[in-house]
Amino acid sequence: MTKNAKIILPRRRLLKLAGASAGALLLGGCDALNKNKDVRNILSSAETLHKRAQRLIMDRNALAREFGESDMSPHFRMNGSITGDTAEYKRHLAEHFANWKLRVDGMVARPAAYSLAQLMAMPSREQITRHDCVEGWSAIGKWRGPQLGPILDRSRLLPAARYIIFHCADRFGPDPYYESIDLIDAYHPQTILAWGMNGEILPTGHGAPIRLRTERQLGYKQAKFIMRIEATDDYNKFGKGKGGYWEDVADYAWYAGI
Ligand SMILES: Nc1nc2c(c(=O)[nH]1)N[C@H]1C(S)=C(S)[C@@H](COP(=O)(O)O)O[C@H]1N2
Ligand SMILES: [Mo]
Repeated sequence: MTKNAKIILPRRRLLKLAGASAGALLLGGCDALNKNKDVRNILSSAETLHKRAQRLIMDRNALAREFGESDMSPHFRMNGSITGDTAEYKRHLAEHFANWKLRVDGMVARPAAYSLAQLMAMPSREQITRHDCVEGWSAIGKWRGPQLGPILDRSRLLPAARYIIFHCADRFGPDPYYESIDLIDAYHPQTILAWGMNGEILPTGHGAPIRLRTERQLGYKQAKFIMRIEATDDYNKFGKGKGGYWEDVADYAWYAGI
């Protein structure tokens, strides 16, 4: 085959395709289009792509393994900050969070604020899962709290919202801890705002009054001491722009899937 032929061939096919489309338009039906080999090829490759995207999304929605009571670790280590350290947090801790409220705002139609009592009165999910920290330890614990999805629904996410930011009450030097997840994880059935752990009220060191459990990801995504949840179109507006405290300072992956 000459160099020219190679170039001409796709052009012929394109011309054929253009002719078929014009013909189909004249006939006023899709049948002629469907019978055209080039059109069929394009359609079937789009379908393959769609199937692959579908599979990716199905993987993201798969449940993390849940364990039984007997699998629970006798000791669940506390890691990172073991308390919030803002003046506001210290006051709430002293008041046992009686006057604390979780703010839900940002790209939502209806900003809201929930007391701990309100969060505890919502339908909750209990799950025994394994927490994996990048530092090389794991622990199996039982978590309880409302699913995040319905809480976001109550506030009606704006169509432009893509990510959920979790603002925490602890700082490393001047930098507040924060984390972010996308809407697939935000609406994952095992994504909860845990106020309970191992059958008790969430201990301070594990993130009181509430901490995120997003069970398909590593430990550093499980934000503790959450004060505020903010919907946004882009997480690069926060911190140093990489979506979380450890992502910013240590280049940890934003998506820490396990
Ligand atoms: N606010 C806040 N959340 C945080 C951290 C932290 O230092 N501050 N550490 C993260 C890391 S690296 C891990 S492994 C877990 C530890 O949770 P634990 O203390 O319940 O074991 O919390 C994550 N969430
Ligand atoms: Mo961790």
